[in-house]
Amino acid sequence: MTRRIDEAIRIIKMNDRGGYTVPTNRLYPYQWNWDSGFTALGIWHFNKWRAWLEIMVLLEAQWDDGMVPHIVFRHHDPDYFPGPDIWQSNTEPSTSGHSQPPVLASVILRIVRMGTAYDSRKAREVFPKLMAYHRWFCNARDPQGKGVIGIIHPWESGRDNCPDWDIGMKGITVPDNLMSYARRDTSYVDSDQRPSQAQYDRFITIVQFGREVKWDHRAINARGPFLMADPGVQFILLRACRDLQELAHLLDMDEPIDEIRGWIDRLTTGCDWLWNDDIGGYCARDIRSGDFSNAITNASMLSFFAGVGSSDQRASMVAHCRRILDACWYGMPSWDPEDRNFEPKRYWRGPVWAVMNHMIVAGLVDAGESELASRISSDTRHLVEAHGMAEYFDPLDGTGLGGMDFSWTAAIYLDLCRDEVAPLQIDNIETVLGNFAEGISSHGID
Ligand code: 9WN
Repeated sequence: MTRRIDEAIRIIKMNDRGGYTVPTNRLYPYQWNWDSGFTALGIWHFNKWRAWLEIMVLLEAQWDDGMVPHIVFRHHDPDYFPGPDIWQSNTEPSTSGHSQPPVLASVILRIVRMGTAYDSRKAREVFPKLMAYHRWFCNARDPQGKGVIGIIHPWESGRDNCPDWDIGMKGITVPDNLMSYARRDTSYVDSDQRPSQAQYDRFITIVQFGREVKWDHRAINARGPFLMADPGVQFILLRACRDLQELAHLLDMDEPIDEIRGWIDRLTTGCDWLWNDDIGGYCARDIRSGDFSNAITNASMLSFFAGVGSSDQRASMVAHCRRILDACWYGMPSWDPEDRNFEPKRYWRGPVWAVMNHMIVAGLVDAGESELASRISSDTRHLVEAHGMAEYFDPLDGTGLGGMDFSWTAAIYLDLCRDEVAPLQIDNIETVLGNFAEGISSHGID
């Protein structure tokens, strides 16, 4: 199959808005948290300086309490709803009011391991911000210290309309005074590939509540319309804490180790609460009612990435992984294809996402499941080479869906092809500098 390395680089450059990269043109015109993390990894393979800029510009929007928001708005763009006027974060720059899966520490550890003294220096520079981010997650999203992280909006999981959230969403009453709004996403993508209108009304109900309490995390945790535990965020944060610990070792920074170890212990214990005996796997769970979601998702499969589970639990997850891969052409679908709620083309209710595959593969490799890892890794490569850099893919026929020319899909592809990318590309720093947006040019090249 033809390589698409030049195309992947071209797409990322096309989505560069001067210091940060949008996920794709028009549909997502701002900087998104975990998109930027993965995109930085892809950029790193052809322009190390620009990769670090992506990370630093994202961290520039970190809130005083340590939260790294899920969207950063550096301008107003009518193409996206809900924009800064709806979130009312009252921060500079304006942002959304919650976070997203914290992948940054894991991305940075990868970069430092592959890189040079320059990368270690940059990692040292951002390390305190990573600590503050993790501290915020472990406190604000687990105020009782049980080791179970609660997400306050399905958007915080990054897996917006996954059936996992149907449990928490069905308890939400859409208020009579819900702001009137017009969706923009369905202007660019078929509505059968996007969340339903009923889901959107609930998404906006949560945003409205958040801004009414001025994004006070305690109030949202106590009284917000939605509070669920997500295996995705739980496992990604646990892995990110382990990676942060490793990073501290590599950078000769001993002081934070005890604090990080405390987070790791607590989160590891918390993972047990997500084990669903009826399914024999890790599932999402409503924090207030204790109700479980009843199917395996691509987020469940991140248990290997977090390195959790007894040997029986791991064996059961491996069996699910094999069964699910056998049930579709391309893995790893975002919802169990043998479950009645599976929808192969609707966003997080079935399609395959390259970034999730990337983390699942890393976990399976760590767990010694190399055959399963290489099946998923070669499916990812095949999907991109056959169908382009789509936002997500149909696991049954491979069709590219959602937004096209997508930055993180291109980035993951570059990481998969890294041995072939390195010799090809050395970017002209002057060109990148020339693209700088005003106000973020303070990050010099050093
Ligand atoms: C809401 C940008 C983001 C991803 C999410 C994905 C989608 C946004 C939306 O796009 O979410 O955050 O409007 O649909 O679900 O994972 O970060 O690519």
